[in-house]
Amino acid sequence: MDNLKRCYIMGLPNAGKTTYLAALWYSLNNASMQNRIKLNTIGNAKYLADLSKRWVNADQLDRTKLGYEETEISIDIIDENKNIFNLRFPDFSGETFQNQYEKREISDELVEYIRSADGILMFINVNDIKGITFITDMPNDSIPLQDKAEMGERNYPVRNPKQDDPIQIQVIELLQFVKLIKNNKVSNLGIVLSAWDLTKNLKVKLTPEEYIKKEMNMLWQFLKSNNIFLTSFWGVSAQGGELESRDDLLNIDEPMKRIVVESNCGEISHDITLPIYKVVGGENVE
Ligand SMILES: Nc1nc2c(ncn2[C@@H]2O[C@H](COP(=O)(O)OP(=O)(O)OP(=O)(O)O)[C@@H](O)[C@H]2O)c(=O)[nH]1
Ligand SMILES: [Mg+2]
Repeated sequence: MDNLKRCYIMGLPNAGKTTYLAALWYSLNNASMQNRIKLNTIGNAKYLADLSKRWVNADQLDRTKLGYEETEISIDIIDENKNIFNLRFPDFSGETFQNQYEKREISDELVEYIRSADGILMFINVNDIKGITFITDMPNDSIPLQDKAEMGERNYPVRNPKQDDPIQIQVIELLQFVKLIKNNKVSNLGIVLSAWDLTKNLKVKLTPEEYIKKEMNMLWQFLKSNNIFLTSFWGVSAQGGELESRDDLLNIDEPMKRIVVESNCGEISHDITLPIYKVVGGENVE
């Protein structure tokens, strides 16, 4: 393993990116429990320390705003084999990605992040995945523009791509950017289903990949048919549960035990470093 690894974190607004970083920082600084990778030194510590303090208190984190993004986050970590490597990953606002989707434009800075990334984590909040509805079952005023046009109706509402387009379509488009920028080179991708705790009451237990297959079938097919992506699937609860149950979260003696990371083969742990370790080239992680 060379000693500079870059992990690029992507995800639409509300995808769970910042919460993940807050939990990661806490985990790396309090590695009393067994993590696959451990902290060596950390850059931009204040931003992460502030986030992590609020995470420990189970306070709502602020949305990351355009223009206030922290792009210089750098953590030196050491793995089980004593490889020390420097991880860089920016905390971008979800709006950055959504603007990229809507305008089909990307800044030189983001192109460089993608080109140089050893691994990419794409966050999707399970709470934001909307079920599939047939057009015939939809209320009239929610039928998208082009469908109404096809039905010959006038005065239809104007489509707002950020709000109206399904999340999986937006995610696929963002991955198409990656594919193009990477020039179809094989790339490590981790799909992180955040707020995974919200799935625990499902009647039928699904693995993270089965969940994507069922709820975001087009994205699943895209990943299966584009084998340039070496994809791993993760269910991650970085917050540990809903903030409405804050007291339950605070009652857990060690905050790291709130974290749940489920790999695709059903392995469950509190080790939030696993998805990063996997996508930047770590071995023996499913
Ligand atoms: N139930 C539950 N909710 C979570 C979890 N992680 C994050 N959330 C919620 O998801 C929402 C979005 O989390 P953020 O981490 O701010 O998402 P983000 O991707 O940084 O969003 P932007 O900054 O807007 O791009 C917040 O309301 C969190 O409380 C989790 O593990 N469980
Ligand atoms: Mg954020």
